[in-house]
Amino acid sequence: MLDIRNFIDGQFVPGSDGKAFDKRSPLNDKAIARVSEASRADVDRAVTAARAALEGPWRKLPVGDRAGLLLKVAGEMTRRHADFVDAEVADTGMPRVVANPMCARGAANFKTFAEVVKTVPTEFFETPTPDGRGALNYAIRRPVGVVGVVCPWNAPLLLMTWKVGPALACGNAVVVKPSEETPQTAALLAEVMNAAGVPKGVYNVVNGFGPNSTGEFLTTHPKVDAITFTGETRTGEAIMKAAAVGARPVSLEMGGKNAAIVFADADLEAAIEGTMRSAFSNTGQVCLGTERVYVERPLFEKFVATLKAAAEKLRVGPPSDPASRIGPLISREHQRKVLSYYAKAVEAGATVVTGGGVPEMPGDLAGGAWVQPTIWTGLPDDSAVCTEEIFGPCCHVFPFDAEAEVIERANATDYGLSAAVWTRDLARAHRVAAEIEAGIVWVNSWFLRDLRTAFGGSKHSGIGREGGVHSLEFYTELKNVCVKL
Ligand code: NAD
Ligand code: 6OD
Repeated sequence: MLDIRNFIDGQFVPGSDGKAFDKRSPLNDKAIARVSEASRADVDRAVTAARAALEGPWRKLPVGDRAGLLLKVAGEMTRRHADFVDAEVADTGMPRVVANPMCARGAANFKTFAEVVKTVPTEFFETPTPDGRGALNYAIRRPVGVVGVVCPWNAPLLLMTWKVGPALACGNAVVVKPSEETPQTAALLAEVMNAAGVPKGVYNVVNGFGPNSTGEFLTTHPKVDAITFTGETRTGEAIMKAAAVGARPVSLEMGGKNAAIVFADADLEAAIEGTMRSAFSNTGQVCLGTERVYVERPLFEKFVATLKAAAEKLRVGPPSDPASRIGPLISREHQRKVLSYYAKAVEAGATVVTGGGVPEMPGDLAGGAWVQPTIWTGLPDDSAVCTEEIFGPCCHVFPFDAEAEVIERANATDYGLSAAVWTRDLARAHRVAAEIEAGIVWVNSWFLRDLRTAFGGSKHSGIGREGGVHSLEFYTELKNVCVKL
């Protein structure tokens, strides 16, 4: 059994009060690792180490050297890519075809922000003064300080490095709280940090749970200067309350109930391929995933039949089978949640186009968190299945008749993370994209990423934007210097 420890001030350490918990495999619910739980005192040590690093050599490192170190981190991550994939697969049960690009994004997150930080523009003004001598105003960026990074389990390495990369690029020190479900890649990244020569205390990891545990100890710690979080909206609300004490800035990337809108003139093959990925990849555990698909009526029957045929070809299986496309959900607890929506759909009178249950799995896989890829039709827009985030491999397909109608229906949600619009009519694509209440709209694609672009959610899906210079805005503070000439 793996022994996973906290990483504080450059060293792997057990929890100071001896507490530890089991990490279970989603494949069969058997314990695969014993994880040290960080106590309040451990979190305090991690924050203190981060602060000391900030006041030490890390602070003095010129930006080019800092960027160079991050490139070394990226290089070392690439060298150990197979280890990261193995760790991610073990924690999540995701197929290797999913884990491979996700882990490659880990290194890309460091590379991107090593570049972005060197090109960040600043302000400069020549200011007239009454005596005619004038003044120069310029702004410099300073790191915000110690950043608390609270992470989810669905894309652990990708989402953690999406925040750690820019935070370090900007000269901050971080204390990361991985999800209790996925501790392995944060520990591996600690090994990488040491191997790359990142000064001790710059990157710290504290393991544990949320409320009354490590997550709460970290987000309420008065010496944490800013908090960046990815996870459920309700958790984000709790973190925002914690951050209010001391008026600390937060960046929140939260849940979604994303829509795809497929017009009758869409390239059907592309729309099916994109909708398949967005509904089912990573077993539907993608914040940007599509759980509501609106299809223009003339295409509706054909779209549903084609989507059903494609979904029924998806191989559900363990990562040891290279043909697997759908792994288990993250845990038996999450399986219960997703299955409760499968039951609600039937109770509410849905037509189950495909799936709707638990697949039969051989041997000890029978104990895992498996569910079938599922498609429904026939429910009203306001049913729980169509309004609440399920976070499983499932979607509901609705017919629609008019552009204005579908925009209104797609927007009738508290969430606002992303949407996909499928049409060959570019004018319509621009019109609809402009009207959709979401932070990200893809046209004729899904999850096509350029890491320099603004990423984040509207409404209950988030606060703030990260990506490119937007990340730098969160992870730095602008200071204006006014020089009288
Ligand atoms: P979660 O909110 O349950 O947990 C996220 C993290 O917060 C975990 O590390 C957890 O231990 C910690 N936590 C929980 N309660 C806390 C508290 N009171 N104080 C401090 N920390 C606390 O989310 P999850 O189940 O791990 O992830 C799935 C959710 O994340 C989904 O809702 C999904 O949509 C969302 N998500 C959003 C994005 C995005 O970019 N918008 C990306 C990925 C996932
Ligand atoms: O691509 C990204 O930067 C990102 N934050 C993706 C989020 C995926 C959610 O599951």
